[in-house]
Amino acid sequence: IREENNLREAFAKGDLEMFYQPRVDLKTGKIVGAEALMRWRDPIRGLIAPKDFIPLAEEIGLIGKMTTWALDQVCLQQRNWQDRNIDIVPISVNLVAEQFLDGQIVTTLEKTLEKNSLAPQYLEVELTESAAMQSPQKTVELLKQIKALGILIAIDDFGTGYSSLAYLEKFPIDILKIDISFVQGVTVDQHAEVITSAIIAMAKELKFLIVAEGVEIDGQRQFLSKHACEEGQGYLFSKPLPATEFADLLINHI
Ligand code: G
Ligand code: G
Ligand code: MN
Ligand code: NA
Repeated sequence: IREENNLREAFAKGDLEMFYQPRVDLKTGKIVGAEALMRWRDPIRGLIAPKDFIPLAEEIGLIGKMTTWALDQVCLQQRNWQDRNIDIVPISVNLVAEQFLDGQIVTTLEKTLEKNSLAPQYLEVELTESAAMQSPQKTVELLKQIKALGILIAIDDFGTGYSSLAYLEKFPIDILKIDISFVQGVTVDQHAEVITSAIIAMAKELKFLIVAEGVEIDGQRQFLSKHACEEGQGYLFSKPLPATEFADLLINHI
């Protein structure tokens, strides 16, 4: 109960903050996108990671409001950078299953883009494979509406859920993010290599853009690049950064 109140208070006070982790083209090293990741900046405890408060937010039913806030925050930030003539890249926001069940998400996305006068191609949404499979038929319908707004859709943590491949083909998705657990097995575990290259090959056939998550060492980058994975995200390139530091990267590295 105490931590619940702390989180509600932090949200109300503005102690949540979005960090940005770049996504890069594995061949050129250019920044081609980013993922927005939430942090709780507590005055005493310091930075708190999502794994230590997102589950609680889900439990107490605050996650919907927090994600709506995150979407607004990201669009506002993009608008601010664009106004300063910074070359912006698409930024993805993690959605949760709950939003796909209450049906508000399409209106929320539309309103947020409009309010911040942001073109839809600068916003992407990520949905984990398991969230998408909680109510697959409904998810297909909502994803179609999101796509119609011009927003790109990514399936996150791919390979860890249990989506039937039949649904993968029905979901109108643009990007497949290979889960970190496979990526980190590359160069050490032959099974992980076989699975990773098979996921890439399948995603290619289905015309998805493929992003490898958790790229930490150059050997992983080389393997992924050799198997025609286009993009990567991970500590090899950058950890998630506060907005000002991410903007510096955009200004200096593109
Ligand atoms: O940022 P980290 O590096 O610790 O993120 C851990 C996990 O927390 C991510 O994989 C993601 O699923 C979740 N997460 C981070 N930020 C957000 C957010 O803004 N909304 C939601 N729903 N989940 C998030
Ligand atoms: O939404 P998702 O669960 O995919 O969020 C990505 C998570 O992976 C975040 O918690 C982020 O901090 C973490 N992450 C990003 N890059 C790396 C990396 O290179 N190594 C590890 N171990 N974690 C990473
Ligand atoms: Mn994600
Ligand atoms: Na992921």
